[in-house]
Amino acid sequence: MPIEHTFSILKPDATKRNLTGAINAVIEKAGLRIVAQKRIHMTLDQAQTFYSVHKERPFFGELVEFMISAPVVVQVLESENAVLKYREVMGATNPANAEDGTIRKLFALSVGENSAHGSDSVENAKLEIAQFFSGNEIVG
Ligand code: 3AN
Repeated sequence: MPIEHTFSILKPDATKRNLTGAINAVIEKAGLRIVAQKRIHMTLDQAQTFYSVHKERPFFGELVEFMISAPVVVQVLESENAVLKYREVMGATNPANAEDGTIRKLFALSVGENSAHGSDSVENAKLEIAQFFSGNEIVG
């Protein structure tokens, strides 16, 4: 199986509740390696660019406001099949539908404040990683 990189964000609801270490423990236990990580406070422009695929959705404004409401932790995760694996580790978008043991089941507050983002394809992972990291910040 191919070694992949995926892009992760630990969202404001997680940083505000001091949960970044607890979420990283779930990530590492699942066999994903955190090969880059930094804590940032997203600008409005960064958040709007990052979520531009959702700009026509009714929740876009709320989503962007939430993402800039407190710091986030942006990460690059590495493993075989990292994109799919991390989607499984995060669980369903709505925590009410997430499987036991997933990040969103364990920690998310709601469909909006759902603790983690993970890329939905290898192609999007590359674009998302490039928005926040330069190559020499990723150390496997
Ligand atoms: P996922 O993050 O599981 O890939 P998407 O891509 O459908 O889910 O949605 C992106 C983000 O938009 C979600 N993580 C969530 O924070 C937010 N979101 C999605 N659906 C809603 C909704 N109905 N109300 C508020 N926020 C939403």
